[in-house]
Amino acid sequence: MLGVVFFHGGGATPDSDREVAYTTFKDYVAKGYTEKIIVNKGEGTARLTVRPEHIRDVFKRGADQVGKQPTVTARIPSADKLDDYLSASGYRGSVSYEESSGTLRMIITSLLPMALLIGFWFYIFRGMRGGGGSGVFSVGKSKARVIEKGEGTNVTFKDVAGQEGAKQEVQEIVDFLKNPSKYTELGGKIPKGALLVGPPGTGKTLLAKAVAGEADVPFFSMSGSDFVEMFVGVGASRVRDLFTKAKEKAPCIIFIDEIDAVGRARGKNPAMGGNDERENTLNQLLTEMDGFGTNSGVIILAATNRVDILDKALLRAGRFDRQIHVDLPDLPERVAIFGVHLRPLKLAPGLDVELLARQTPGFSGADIANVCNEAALIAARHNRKEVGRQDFLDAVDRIIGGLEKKTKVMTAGEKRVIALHEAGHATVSWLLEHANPLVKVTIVPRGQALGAAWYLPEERSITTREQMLDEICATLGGRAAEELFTGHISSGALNDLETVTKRAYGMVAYLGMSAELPNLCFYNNQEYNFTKPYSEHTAERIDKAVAELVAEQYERAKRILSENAGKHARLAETLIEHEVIFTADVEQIFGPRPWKSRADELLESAASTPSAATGEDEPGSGEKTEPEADTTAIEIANAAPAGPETALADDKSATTEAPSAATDKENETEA
Ligand code: NHX
Ligand code: ZN
Repeated sequence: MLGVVFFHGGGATPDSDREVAYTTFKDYVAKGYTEKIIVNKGEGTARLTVRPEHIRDVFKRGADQVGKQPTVTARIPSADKLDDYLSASGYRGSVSYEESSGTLRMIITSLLPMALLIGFWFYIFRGMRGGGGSGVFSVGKSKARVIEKGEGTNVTFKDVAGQEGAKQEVQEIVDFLKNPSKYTELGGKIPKGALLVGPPGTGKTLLAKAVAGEADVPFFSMSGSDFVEMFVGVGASRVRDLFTKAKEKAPCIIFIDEIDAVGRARGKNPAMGGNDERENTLNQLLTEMDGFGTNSGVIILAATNRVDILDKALLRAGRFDRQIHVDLPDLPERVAIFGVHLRPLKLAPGLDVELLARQTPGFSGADIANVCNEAALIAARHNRKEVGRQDFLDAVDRIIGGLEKKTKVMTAGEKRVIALHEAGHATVSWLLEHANPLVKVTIVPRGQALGAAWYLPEERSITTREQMLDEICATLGGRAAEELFTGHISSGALNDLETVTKRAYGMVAYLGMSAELPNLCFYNNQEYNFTKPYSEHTAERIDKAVAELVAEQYERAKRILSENAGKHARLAETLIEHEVIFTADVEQIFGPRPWKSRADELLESAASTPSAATGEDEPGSGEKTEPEADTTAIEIANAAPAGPETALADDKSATTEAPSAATDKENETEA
């Protein structure tokens, strides 16, 4: 019942199993003598089954003497090396994995935990009886949620906003499911699996469902983490069960969310000596994928946000051999996504959807859904009958920064430090050519932060050293201002310093941007990198270069601030007075920034090539849509004077609610 099974060598008799050198083994693979390989990682061996028509080539005897399925075994350097060889050689047969043959020690060591488990099992069983429902006997069954064909929940491509590129690629899979013969008649093999790769919240599940909906086939969905249970063997048996069920319903889609939970590279965790249970599950998955025929009508879609940590065996030909990238939406796609999520809301007339999309660079579809819902809640809290522009802008701020804590009481002294710190960021970033454009500065506490300078992150494709240095300098502007103008430094710079240190380390150790270690990249994408890919000596040089880089930028920030101390002070005062200030306020004090932002430049080139600015919804036309994305930057950076986004023009801009308690308290203290 507990799926602990030790496979043994398959009952091969000496006559029908021959040991050969690894080179010979590879030679047999290359000559196409086999379509089945079984790897035993514990023993470090691999066994191939010789095809009947090649038995004489290998054994010099006929099947009557060595059996119908004789095998050849070789000691392999490593499973990874073999995998690499198999991929390189274009081998398309099956590869499965088996456990080491059970030595006495292994059986004894596995019996003890088993006895414990059985005890635990009954304990849970007793606890679950009252709960009705599935009970403990379903542990080994797949927990797959099944959406049957034509079951009403049908999602189609219409429900997937944006993602034109991914939709097009996935359309092919729909076609495989609908008209398999179109492909098989020409001798083509229908792919078994595809990976949907992209950050969380980008709608990978929705896309997979839409494939099932469009093809009108059942949809089996399960999360990788469902496979990873504490019970030994449960994961593997769930995989088996899932595939058995799916094969009965073919044609169908199996969707495995978070496949990285099972699919992480095997045996790369030196601390654990590998996670055997997870590896068993993964091996079972690989075996199942190889086990069903190429044109069986079952297509497996799996979602992940990290392909680089997946076991390479998963990506081999005949498994998840195609990748469909699902990216964060760009501006026009965000407009479309807002369109979907605004549908159920009661909106104030004339709401500018594009403005909302502009305010949400880097947001995923799920984030946008969240914004829309949050905006509705905010509007309801104010007893409004419709959801308006300001509700959405407040919702965006809240999702980025957390809840405003207007009741947090601050002394005049604390408030001054916070204002000086934030004004420091604003001043330095305003005066640096490559720093991100400032949107607003606030000293209203929100979430973990007591104050914040908000920027519009430029959706850059590449970042230069100068841009990174300017960002670091602006981030150090807060602490630099504290030191210069209060004479003390505070714990408030924690997050700033964290960001700065990470970035500086990245510049030195990954991007080869220091004079100390130029053009060297020590990036290590392995999940468990307990050993750094460099010597102690290099480690010291990295530390030194990082510290120097940060020190240099800190001095630079202090220089900028002391050269502009008067303006900085005025900015801090405005901030204390209004609590929130916008780009236009900063501009009144410092004058306009003399540099063209990337936004400006894109806008100009868009103006000279009108076609580029229309941003037609062409799939995968990232560049084309960007000029539009950046008109935004400008409008926000220049904070449209007509709008309410100027503290000097209109106090209540961002805070439409009644004056905050903090403000009142503060006024009292000052009075
Ligand atoms: C705190 N947070 O947790 C307060 C609430 C400089 C005006 N003590 O850089 O908010 O001070 O530009 C333990 C110890 C966070 C936990 C110290 C968690 C410090 C944000 C930093 C504004 N804006 N910093 C900023 C800020 C803070 C922090 C901590 C902690 C501040 C600064 C946090
Ligand atoms: Zn700061």
